[in-house]
Amino acid sequence: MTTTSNSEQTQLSLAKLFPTNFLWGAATASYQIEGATHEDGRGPSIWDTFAATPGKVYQGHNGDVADDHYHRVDEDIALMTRLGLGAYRFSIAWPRILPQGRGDVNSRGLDFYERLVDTLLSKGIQPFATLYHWDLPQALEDKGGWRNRETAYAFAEYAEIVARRLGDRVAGWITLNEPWCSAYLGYGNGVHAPGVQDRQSALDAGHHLLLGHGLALPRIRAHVTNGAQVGITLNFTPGYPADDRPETLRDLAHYDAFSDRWFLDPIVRGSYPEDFFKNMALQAPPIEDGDMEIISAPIDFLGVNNYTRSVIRGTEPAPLADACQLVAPIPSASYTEMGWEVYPNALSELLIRLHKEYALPKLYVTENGSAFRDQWDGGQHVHDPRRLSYLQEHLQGIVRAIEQGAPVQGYFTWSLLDNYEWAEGYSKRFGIIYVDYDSQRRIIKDSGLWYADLIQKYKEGQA
Ligand code: JJW
Repeated sequence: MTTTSNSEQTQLSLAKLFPTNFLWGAATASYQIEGATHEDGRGPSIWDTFAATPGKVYQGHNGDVADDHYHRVDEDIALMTRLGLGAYRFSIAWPRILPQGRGDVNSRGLDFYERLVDTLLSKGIQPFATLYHWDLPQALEDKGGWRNRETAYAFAEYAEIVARRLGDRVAGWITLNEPWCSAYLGYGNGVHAPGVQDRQSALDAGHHLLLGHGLALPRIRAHVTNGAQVGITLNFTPGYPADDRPETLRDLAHYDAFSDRWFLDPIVRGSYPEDFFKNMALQAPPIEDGDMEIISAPIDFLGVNNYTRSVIRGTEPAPLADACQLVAPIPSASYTEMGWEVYPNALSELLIRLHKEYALPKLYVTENGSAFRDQWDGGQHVHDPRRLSYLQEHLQGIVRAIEQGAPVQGYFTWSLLDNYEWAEGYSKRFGIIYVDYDSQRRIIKDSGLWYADLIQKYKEGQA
């Protein structure tokens, strides 16, 4: 007689709730995992510069070694195979392809990603490639970076160069990852590279990021010969009201435009949210004739990144849209190591909203995950019950959204591996695989084993 535990039963019923052809994935990004920053002709990026600037990153950590993935690609793909992943989302480092940002192409950079893609395909794993995940060539930043309209054209050139090499093989193309972060954290509050603190620059940079996305779309599609889908990934931190006072609802609407609609509305609706610039007390960015049409060209899918929510309490007088009062901590709520509340319903309701209010044809959850203080005792296991619960609850949230009609086609957990969490350095572990940075040993965490089991049960149900 076989016995089935309660949690296994739950897992089996969960697996059955996902639709046919649902894509099970994990995500990473170049600067966060690769290391080898000085190898094979890679040029410097803004993150090399930023990390080398005292006081910018936790304990001065940088990506010089990271997970040494550049030299351990085969081992890392073997781990993906052990997990049973159907898709892997990675990013391509622009400074490996064009060390000066524009001009001379470094073929060794393209060779690296070509080998990655071919190995994934040989193992039956669909490659999802992000073209820009924050590692801008420093040479372009020296000319103003995303504040300079020219960077949008440089991005489109770069995108075409990559698509010319890989357009017959990559399954999903993502132009930009979280342009909100690139614009606001990079140029507004300076928490991320290049560390500029100028809110107007953030708005201008945001417009050039959007333009770069729009210019790149047709130039990628021109080289896609395998029916691949092309989209963009945005980050969302849905706002919830702390009470029902009118000023709360007003501030919540301003927060929503800043946090969740700044990039979404131009792409899907061809316009910035109403009064957004006014509610930021800024000038409009330099929008030229035809820009909004380029930016709002149809996408095949929207990539959705979500980790948490914000709770907003209205104040008088009305605050700037990026200075609304956030309520935290919420008594009885639970928080991750990032200080982010665990609130799975935010993902569920977000996906439903994107379906109902924005009529998007296809959604992928391209990032979702949690950082906790994992402990490894040198043995074969890493127990991470809170990450396991987070994963399970968010997958249940996705099921609720699908039941409401949201066209969610896949899920990429952030992250495959513990890695360099930007300004937090290596102090925040998001992986479903633990990385011991001294030895570069990888140990699949309990959450990773659970995910592998779920994928296995899903596949058995499909067979
Ligand atoms: C906001 C800092 C407040 C990454 C933020 C800092 C203070 C306005 C995870 N996503 O490593 C958001 N991540 O590379 C992409 N998502 O504010 C991938 N969002 O400013 C993951 C960090 C983040 C943030 C980090």
